[in-house]
Amino acid sequence: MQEYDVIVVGAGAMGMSAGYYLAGKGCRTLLIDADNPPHRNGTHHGETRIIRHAYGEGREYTPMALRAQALWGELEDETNRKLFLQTGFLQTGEPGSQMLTEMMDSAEEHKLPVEILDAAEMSRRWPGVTFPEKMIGCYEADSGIMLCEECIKAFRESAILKGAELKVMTPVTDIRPDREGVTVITSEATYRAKAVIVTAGKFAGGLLSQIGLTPPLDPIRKAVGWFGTETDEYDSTSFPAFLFDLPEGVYYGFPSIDGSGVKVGRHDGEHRPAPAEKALPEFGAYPDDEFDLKQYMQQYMPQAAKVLLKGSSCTYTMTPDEHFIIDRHPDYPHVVIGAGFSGHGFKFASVIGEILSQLATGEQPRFDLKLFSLKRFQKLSTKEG
Ligand code: PYC
Repeated sequence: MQEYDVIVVGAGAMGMSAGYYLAGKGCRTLLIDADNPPHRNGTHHGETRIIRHAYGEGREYTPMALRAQALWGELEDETNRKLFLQTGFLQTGEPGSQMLTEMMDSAEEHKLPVEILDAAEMSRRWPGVTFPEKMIGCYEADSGIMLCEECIKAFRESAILKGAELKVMTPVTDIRPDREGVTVITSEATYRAKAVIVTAGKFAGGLLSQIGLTPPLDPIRKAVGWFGTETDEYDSTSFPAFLFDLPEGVYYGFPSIDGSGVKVGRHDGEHRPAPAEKALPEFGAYPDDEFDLKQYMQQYMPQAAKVLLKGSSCTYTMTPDEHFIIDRHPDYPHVVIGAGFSGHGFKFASVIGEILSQLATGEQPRFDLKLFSLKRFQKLSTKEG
């Protein structure tokens, strides 16, 4: 039986990153994925993801966001790939918006350079947007966009160069931890390692239940669309990544990059189950995929609302509080879990890979991971695996 220091089950954004950091430490590392990353069947496709530092979902994320940004920069330098576009990031909403207030508080607490703007100033800077008079915004110029497929390619290429092995199109059927290590079984082979990292995205719930863990993980389908623009006001040379926390919903998006169109998605709203075992219905399978996004565009970005260039569907794996799970198995500390990234995890993939690699090799991560513990789910049941 082949033996490794660490096996990573699921080589999407978090797993591929963990494999990269493990291989960099000289660990014998095996990455196993049911698909061939980057691919379109998980949560790392769609060209772009936002990266931001002042954090509306909780100021606890800010130190991790800053470390993530630094690590992305190192990966860019190492692989000579363009991974980050510094377009700036604008979050906007009505005064009292919880996400906006938290973003501003997080900036203050961590002394981040942000600008608080009223509707008149936002309209002056970004004339392509119709800002209702009462809206305010928080703008962070250092932030921007990660090119998500490029990030996965960079991790993959570099992890392999550093000695990691990667098995693609290889679903894991069983994970069996014991006191000494762990056995990982696929349809083709059985592997043994001192530790395992489970970063299986929408498959995490099924795999974790085999090892006695049932955290509340809810994979849901989301839709994004790219809209053609009538002016260059939405171009990434002058237009930021954005998040609108509105009474009617939370919408986020990206400027048009080299004529790609404005990409927009709805972060909250309809929770359509995305069972791991079924293919995700394509964009357009539900009429509101387009309708909802178009309504938002007509109201706020009217010169980019007419033509839907393309659409895509993807999966968010939600936790009830929308915070991640980054923890060790309570009975088997050499079983490490990264799951439930709830639609806002990608930007952190670099730092989360670093953290997971540290947990798997017995090092102490520098971040407080309490927010991400398995224990917070009262009904978590464990049994001997
Ligand atoms: O991660 O910044 C983000 C995000 C918010 C909504 C969708 N993605």
